[in-house]
Amino acid sequence: MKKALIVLPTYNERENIRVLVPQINEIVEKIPHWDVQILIVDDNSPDGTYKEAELLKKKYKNIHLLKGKKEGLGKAYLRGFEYGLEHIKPYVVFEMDADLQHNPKLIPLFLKEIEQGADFVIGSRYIKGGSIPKHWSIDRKFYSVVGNLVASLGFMNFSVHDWTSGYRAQKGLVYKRCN
Ligand SMILES: Nc1nc2c(ncn2[C@@H]2O[C@H](COP(=O)(O)OP(=O)(O)O)[C@@H](O)[C@H]2O)c(=O)[nH]1
Ligand SMILES: [Mg+2]
Repeated sequence: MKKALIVLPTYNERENIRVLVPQINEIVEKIPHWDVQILIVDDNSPDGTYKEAELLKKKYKNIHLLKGKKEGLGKAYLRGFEYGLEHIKPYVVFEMDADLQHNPKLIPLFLKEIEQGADFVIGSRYIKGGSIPKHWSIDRKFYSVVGNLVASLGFMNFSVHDWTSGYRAQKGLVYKRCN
């Protein structure tokens, strides 16, 4: 059975992980050919997110918790990836927000793409069927659209439609090759 790891960085997401983790587990139970593990990377959130994470760890067998000091989202992901690849050894690693912005129902679709040969899958807001939240302010929409345009021009690659999406999955090997 292949293993997937969902890295969930958290900063003040106590209430959200209480909802999100059971949602993820309900969905992944329906794909028993994948062993899906969840790594919560919490940077000592003042709301005590780690206490909720510890409760979840007792309730479910697939929860891991990594604590650290706050150095921003990028560093939290790097720490999570390094720890996960060394100790959990997944075939696929997911990046996913813990704030309920990313729909866990899409996890099986990401994994299906990987099964069909993809190395890297992006949950895109800018393809048919994709969308950005209606409540986003005009400047957030602007930065998202312009940021994508700059990245496409910078890399001269127009096949990737959403460079700034935080919802993605990649093979662990791809991550290792890039580091
Ligand atoms: N561990 C950790 N998580 C963070 C940090 N900053 C943001 N996050 C988490 O990273 C995810 C994405 O952050 P968010 O504020 O939703 O980013 P946005 O959706 O791009 O506005 C959320 O789950 C946050 O709780 C940080 O410094 N450390
Ligand atoms: Mg978010």
